[in-house]
Amino acid sequence: MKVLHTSDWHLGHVLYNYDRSEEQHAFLRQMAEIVREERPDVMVVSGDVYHYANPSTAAQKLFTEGLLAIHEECEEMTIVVTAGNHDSGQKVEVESSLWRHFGIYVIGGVHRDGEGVDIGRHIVEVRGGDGRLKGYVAAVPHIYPNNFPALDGDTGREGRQERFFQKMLDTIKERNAEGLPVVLMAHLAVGGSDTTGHDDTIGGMEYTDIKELGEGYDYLALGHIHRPQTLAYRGRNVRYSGSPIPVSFDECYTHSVTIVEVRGNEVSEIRTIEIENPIPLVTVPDTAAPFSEALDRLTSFPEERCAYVRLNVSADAYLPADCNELASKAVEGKECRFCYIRIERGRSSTAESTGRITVEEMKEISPMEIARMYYRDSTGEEMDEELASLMDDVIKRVRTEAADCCIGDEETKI
Ligand SMILES: [Mn+2]
Repeated sequence: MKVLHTSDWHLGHVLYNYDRSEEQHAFLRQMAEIVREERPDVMVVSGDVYHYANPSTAAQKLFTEGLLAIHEECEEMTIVVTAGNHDSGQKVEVESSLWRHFGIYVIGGVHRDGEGVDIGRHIVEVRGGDGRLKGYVAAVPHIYPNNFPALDGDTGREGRQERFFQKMLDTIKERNAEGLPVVLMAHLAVGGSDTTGHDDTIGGMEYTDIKELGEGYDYLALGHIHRPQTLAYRGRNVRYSGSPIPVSFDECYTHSVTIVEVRGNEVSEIRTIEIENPIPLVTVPDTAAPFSEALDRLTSFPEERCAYVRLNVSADAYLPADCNELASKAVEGKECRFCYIRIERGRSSTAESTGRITVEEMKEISPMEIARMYYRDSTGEEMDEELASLMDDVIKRVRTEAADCCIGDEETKI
């Protein structure tokens, strides 16, 4: 079974007030080409289809038309899309019954039927053009560990996630007498993964132990962490395909989608196909420099070069009050788009020297990190894990509400 694994499309993402639909279009066009050439049996999109829980109509149109165009390149290919933490599960599912007519399964959340949790909804059979069964996909959207539904005999909340995954994989095992390939999809951060370039790396991410995702799959197609990576776990094949388009300037690595070949219960091949972004995210200069030097570099940035630019400034001295205007002026008449000034917080950063942080610095720090910093300042101690997890919960809630009411405003961090 040939699998095209991707995740974290973040359609509709607005970067510092710049609309990114050109890049998102370009990505979807590349996906259609990849599908035409590779002709996979199944394409799995492991969450974060949209960037905002309340996507704009333009973003929804992009998704509908893009997905349909991908489908048309290989009509017998099964497509499975799950919701990520950025998506509203209910919203992405709105047209799922329509999608089913095209062999496309969109799974936003857990449903109940008369007998309880409808596990069968999460199990997708992958069939070839001749109708022959080729394998299974077990599709789990993003669900907070404590929000997994109670299964028969469940009393406490503890361990519900693990029981849900295992129940689903056991159900497949009962059906899968031929030992066909099983792909498991999930949208979460597993322990031991490399979160470089991902916001909220400090305390803001909840990690799940891979063993909680159960036994009985041949390939684990993960979403959530944007850096592509294959994880070593007891001989299992576990992978994040990563985001195909960089969502932040810190995602400075090659972006791609993954092709996986599963034969029986063995993964015989994992390779990546690079996605080219017509408008790259560029940091000027590469290493932080004093403001005036960085500004000179920006002034000499090639006129015709299409890019988003952030200015990389070392914070050894105060920045001029009109630094943003100066930077905007420096790119006037150029093709590139100035986004913001990154301030490298060295030993002499304002936070260290005055106990305060500037607005620019604050933009660089996750809310969790700020909370930890203030806790440390006011108590002289580190925030304990219980408080950190409560704080994390609050931050997530605020984000969900913010995403619901102000679409396309400031960049929402992950
Ligand atoms: Mn994501």
